[in-house]
Amino acid sequence: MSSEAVDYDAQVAAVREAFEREFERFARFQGGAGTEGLSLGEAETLLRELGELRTRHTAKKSALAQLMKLIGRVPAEERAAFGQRVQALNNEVATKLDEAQAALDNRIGQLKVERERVDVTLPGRRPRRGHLHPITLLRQRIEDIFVSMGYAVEDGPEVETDFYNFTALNIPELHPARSPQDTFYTTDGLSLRSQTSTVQIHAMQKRRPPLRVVAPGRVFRRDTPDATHNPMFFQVEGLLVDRGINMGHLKGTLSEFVRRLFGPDTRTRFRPSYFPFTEPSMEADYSCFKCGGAGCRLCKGSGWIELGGSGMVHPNVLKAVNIDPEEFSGFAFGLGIDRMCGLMYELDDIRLLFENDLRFLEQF
Ligand code: 2U9
Repeated sequence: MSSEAVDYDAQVAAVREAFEREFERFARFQGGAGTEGLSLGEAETLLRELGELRTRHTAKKSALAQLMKLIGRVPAEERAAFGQRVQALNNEVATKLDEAQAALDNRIGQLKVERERVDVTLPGRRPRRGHLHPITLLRQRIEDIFVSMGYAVEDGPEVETDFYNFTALNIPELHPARSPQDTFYTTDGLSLRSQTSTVQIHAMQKRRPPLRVVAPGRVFRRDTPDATHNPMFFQVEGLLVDRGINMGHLKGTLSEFVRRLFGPDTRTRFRPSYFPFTEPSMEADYSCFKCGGAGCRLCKGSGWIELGGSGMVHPNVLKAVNIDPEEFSGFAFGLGIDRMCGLMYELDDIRLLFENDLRFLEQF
């Protein structure tokens, strides 16, 4: 045996030894055993480390690959024997790595199946049922009453032009009557509607009288929020235009509305008032639904609760939409849903309605 052949053997032995040393911690996984106690995380880490070990010991620049390249340069008489030994080592390394990898893959597969197993015999979870917001509940009750009296429910845009929000409602530019309706303005001359009367103006332009419309919706005012104010709130406005309509029709309609909402014994009273869009104008009160009019904390001892404002549609409003006030007359009214909701549910603070706190909302 030449001294060079001894070197070749030693080189093969050194490469084997280096591999064995590093592979030792994976040796127990050969043959599929030894993975029983491993958690999913441990098995995945070991698999990753085994992959790194495979790269270090079998990739192009590994010691084993160098040995393979060396075969062609070994003297012819020793080449066959050396080649066999290197090939045997190559096979041995590949088999060991494959077996350990298969065992870890197997364990990972088992654990994943276990983790994702569904017990189809378990009872299902009951889905949480949602419910309507208290303002929506009250709005629907109000709508139902007016629909039963022949009114159509109309919807319209929340962003409006100056004409629909003010001018058509007999509130001219720079007139002080704009200040209680002050709202939020965009830079290009639009504003958030401060009452849903805008919807009724659209309705009168679309359809000619006779006409009965209620417009529920969100409106905006430049108000500082407190327990009884919010810069955004909901209201319902109603409008009826026909031939020969007078205050009697208005009083009858509002009286019937509160009787249907609060019960047949509910009484009404009317007080003169002023609004730019109605003339004459009045405010309506109804007898307290809690004490029946005797006086309690809810009605502040008076026995009456404010419903809202109303009146005969101002001739200028009819003219703004080309309806002849000599031929047609109409009445209109407006009421705040949030305020009514706050009273009916005895809320200390109407801001609770918009905080989206489920502990509050789930009580309705
Ligand atoms: C048209 C013409 C006139 C609707 C009216 C009121 C009086 C009123 C307030 C009640 C509480 C608003 O939500 S609130 O703050 N509304 O006092 N609203 S008369 O008058 C109209 C509507 C449409 C075409």
